[in-house]
Amino acid sequence: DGSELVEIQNYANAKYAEPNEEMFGLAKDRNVILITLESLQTFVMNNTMDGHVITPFLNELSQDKDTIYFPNFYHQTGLGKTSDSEFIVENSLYPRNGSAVFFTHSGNKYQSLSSRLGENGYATSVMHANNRSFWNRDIMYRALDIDQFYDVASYDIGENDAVNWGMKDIPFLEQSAEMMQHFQQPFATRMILLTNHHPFTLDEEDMYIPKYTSNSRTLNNYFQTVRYMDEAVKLFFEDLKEKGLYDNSIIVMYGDHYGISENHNKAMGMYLDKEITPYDNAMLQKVPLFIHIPGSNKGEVREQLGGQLDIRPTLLHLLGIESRGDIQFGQDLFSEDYDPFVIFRDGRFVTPEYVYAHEICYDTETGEEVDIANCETSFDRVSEELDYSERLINGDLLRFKTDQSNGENGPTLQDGKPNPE
Ligand code: GP9
Ligand code: MN
Repeated sequence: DGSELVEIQNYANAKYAEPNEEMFGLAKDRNVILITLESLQTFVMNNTMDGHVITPFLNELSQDKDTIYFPNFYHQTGLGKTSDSEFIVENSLYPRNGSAVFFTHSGNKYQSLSSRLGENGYATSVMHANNRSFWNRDIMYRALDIDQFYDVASYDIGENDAVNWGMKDIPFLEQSAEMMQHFQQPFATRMILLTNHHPFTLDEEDMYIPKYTSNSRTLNNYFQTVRYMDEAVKLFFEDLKEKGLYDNSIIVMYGDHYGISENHNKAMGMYLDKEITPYDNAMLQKVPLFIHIPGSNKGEVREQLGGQLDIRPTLLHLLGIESRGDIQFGQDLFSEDYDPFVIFRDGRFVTPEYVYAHEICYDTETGEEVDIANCETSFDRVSEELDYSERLINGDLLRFKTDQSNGENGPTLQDGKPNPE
């Protein structure tokens, strides 16, 4: 019944962070272009491999006067990988532990980012050059209220246009920009890249830098496909400008999950020139987040912690859309009340002081082991939040929530019971 929802709603209400006045509505009425940068981890940013810059365009973008760049931002995905990141961005909920929510709970009721945007006049879509039923996307996208899915059938894949898992990012983004010109505005589209995907294979002609040399073929290839993706994004920005789609858009880009797993610790240790500890493995879950608002002059490198669950409230508030009363576990990254505390799906967590990983508590700054008591004080909070998210999904509890939960009096339940605040 709905009573379980009340408790979770109260938790979400208590966690709600007021928007920052200066940022609220900054991108109002703009088109939204949300790009999933496949497998991109933060360790390649502003870094080199054997003297070669790995992400020249993204480095430049991270310093741009219109980009807010988050170097201490974490993915929160589980086994569902890309699809989990989609789930998180849409719902600001944790994906499921040990299974992919896109498969297990595609029949649920959700209050997704896309549905919120749809209510506010946006034409919503996803663009991804894979088969629509892959990862159960076609079914889940219906539950997420996404108007259009431009899947592989919408693209013209020429002879040299595919590698590895499918269509290369450069032609994908090029053709996507063309389609975008015909979208009803304002639109909100999520684009999912593919080339920088395990096992990171590439055609000779797309290798802008050489391979790394270590015992891990995966890591050796990774730098090259990251470099290729960087090029693809650069060309896409040029394209948006040429097509007149740039000035009136907000472009948000994030890494969906790690590309290099712990199985490659040895090679990673060689690259980073240190022995990889559970602390380092936790730090390696950082993925870049870029919030690019052309003409805004709000650019900064923002060191604060953050996680993927924060994207939904942050973006809604930038667009001038309230999210009070929504059941979300992330917070607006720009809020004065933002509470820096990132929980991974597997129970690891990061605070400005401590990192908890593999049952060890570390000092966040130094990576030194510290007394476990420092982390223990957060255990209840972590399990409570993960548990609420899990119960919400498993019980399909959002079906008890009414739509007008934004009101001043807080949310009400469908059966008419006012929600005690
Ligand atoms: C598949 C693509 C990759 O369509 O999104 O999925 P992943 O293996 O990264 O979860
Ligand atoms: Mn992925």
